[in-house]
Amino acid sequence: MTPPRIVILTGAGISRESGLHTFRDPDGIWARHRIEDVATPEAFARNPALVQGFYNARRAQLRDPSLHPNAAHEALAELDARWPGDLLLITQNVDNLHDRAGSRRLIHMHGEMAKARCLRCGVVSAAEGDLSPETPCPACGTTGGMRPHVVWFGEMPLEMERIGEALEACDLFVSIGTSGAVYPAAGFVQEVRHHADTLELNLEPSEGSHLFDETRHGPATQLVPAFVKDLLAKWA
Ligand code: BV8
Repeated sequence: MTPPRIVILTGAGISRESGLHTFRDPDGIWARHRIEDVATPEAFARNPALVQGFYNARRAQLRDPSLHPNAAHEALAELDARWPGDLLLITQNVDNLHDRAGSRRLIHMHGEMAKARCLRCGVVSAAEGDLSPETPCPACGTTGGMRPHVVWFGEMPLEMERIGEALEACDLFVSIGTSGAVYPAAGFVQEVRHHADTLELNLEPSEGSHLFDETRHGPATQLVPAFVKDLLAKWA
């Protein structure tokens, strides 16, 4: 028997217990900022300083020594290292906690806050500190064109072809810590539910819970390690 081909989708809920805010919980990011002001290309064109400030503040959290991957990130990294079959982790998150936990077979479909993209030459480079109009592009040297390497609303998510192939081929789709509010990620379960088993691990029912074969509710740091342990006990 070949091991099931697995696709996992994560959202902000998996990083919540590391101390990063989600978007739509009552204390979430969209309770303090309007999407139209900070997370669209129009917002960046209208007021780049406001948008850069929004991402500089969130990027600064990534440098906080108290911020660590949690048991859910670590369990997925262990699965990545030990799973003998196909596996792809697709995250909507722009934090670097899956990377720091050690996940390798990983796609950041909404980009990464710790990277910047030059509007002049298109090169993506590491961005640990604040971005400003004075930040020079390390590739072409020009200033004034560095933006967060993040997919805003109205922009095409990254690696959608590779994602589509993985969804089409998968036998098991697991959605973790996402409200199912943002497309096209929220539509993935629709794409797979007729050919794959589908499982949702979330603190509470998401907008798409009814589309899953099985949903388990609770904190990711409890649900994800248990899920990975069962899977590895069966197959690895
Ligand atoms: C696009 C980066 C097209 C920025 C983000 C239909 C089809 C296609 C598009 C659309 C469509 N309908 C509408 C659209 C447009 C739009 C959209 O979906 N709008 C919504 C609001 C209706 N989509 C887009 O614009 C996308 N682009 O479609 O392009 C296109 C086509 C051709 C050519 C060009 C373009 C782009 C969307 C990406 C936007 N960027 N992020 C940033 O991060 O700053 S989206 C943002 O929302 C984040 O990426 C976030 O990850 C994502 C989803 O949010 P969640 O991760 O789910 O977080 P949320 O707070 O919502 O939920 C957290 C969950 O965790 C909750 O359920 C909670 O219960 C749970 N939880 C909390 N604590 C825990 C927990 N679970 C477990 N344990 C815990 N401890």
